[in-house]
Amino acid sequence: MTSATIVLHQFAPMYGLPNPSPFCIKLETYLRLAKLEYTVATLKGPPRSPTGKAPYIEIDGEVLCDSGLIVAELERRYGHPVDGKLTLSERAQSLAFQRMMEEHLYWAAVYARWLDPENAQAIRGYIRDVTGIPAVLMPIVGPLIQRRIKATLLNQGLGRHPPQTIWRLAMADVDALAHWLGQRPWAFGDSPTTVDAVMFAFIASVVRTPWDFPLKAHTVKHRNLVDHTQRMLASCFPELATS
Ligand SMILES: N[C@@H](CCC(=O)N[C@@H](CS)C(=O)NCC(=O)O)C(=O)O
Repeated sequence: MTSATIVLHQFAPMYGLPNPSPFCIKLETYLRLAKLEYTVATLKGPPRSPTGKAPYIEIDGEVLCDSGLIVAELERRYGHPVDGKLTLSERAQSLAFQRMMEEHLYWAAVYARWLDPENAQAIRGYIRDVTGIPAVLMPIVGPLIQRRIKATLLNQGLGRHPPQTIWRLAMADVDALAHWLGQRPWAFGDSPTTVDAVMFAFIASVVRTPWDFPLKAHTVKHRNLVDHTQRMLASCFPELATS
């Protein structure tokens, strides 16, 4: 229970997922795991946070950005209801896998959602749905958005590789997650922690994207990861756990 009101600013739900943004899924999942009360303010346009990114929260009149920094601040205020049981070594593993997903796998997911020329038509529909750009403006604004994202991927580095290399690099991340999780229901013990929230966010974002691409085909073969996603949906987002 929180004494302060948390307002979570994030995009509208999409594709039977809590959010099109894995970082928003991560934070909302954390809030539910921690049983912290919050209300959602749905973004109508680009995030107007100090970092220009979502999610962000308002708490006690303060605006906080970045899912990881927000979780750290919530832990400082409300203790460690989610990760408190972890040993220092487990915390280290948790952080390393979170970084792998958020700083590496994420960019392949961005490529799949926004740029992959093999799925140009589906991606145009996605951009329209997620941004709310009127259909008449799409031929102009859509390519501008894609140009900006392409430049970001080039600067990050992954975008300098051909598609098959992007997929291969991301598949290695997914394989590492699958082998690490093995047959355990959750990453650590019998209840989910923050790294499970992040794994759910990224694996669900890949496997529930409603068009096909090599990374998705590879990920769905890892039954344990797909089951993990279902388990988290059922326990944290029962309203979405239909299939
Ligand atoms: N490190 C940040 C990353 C957040 C992030 O990249 N959010 C994306 C959506 S997945 C965003 O808001 N992008 C808007 C933009 O770049 O204009 C976090 O953990 O919150």
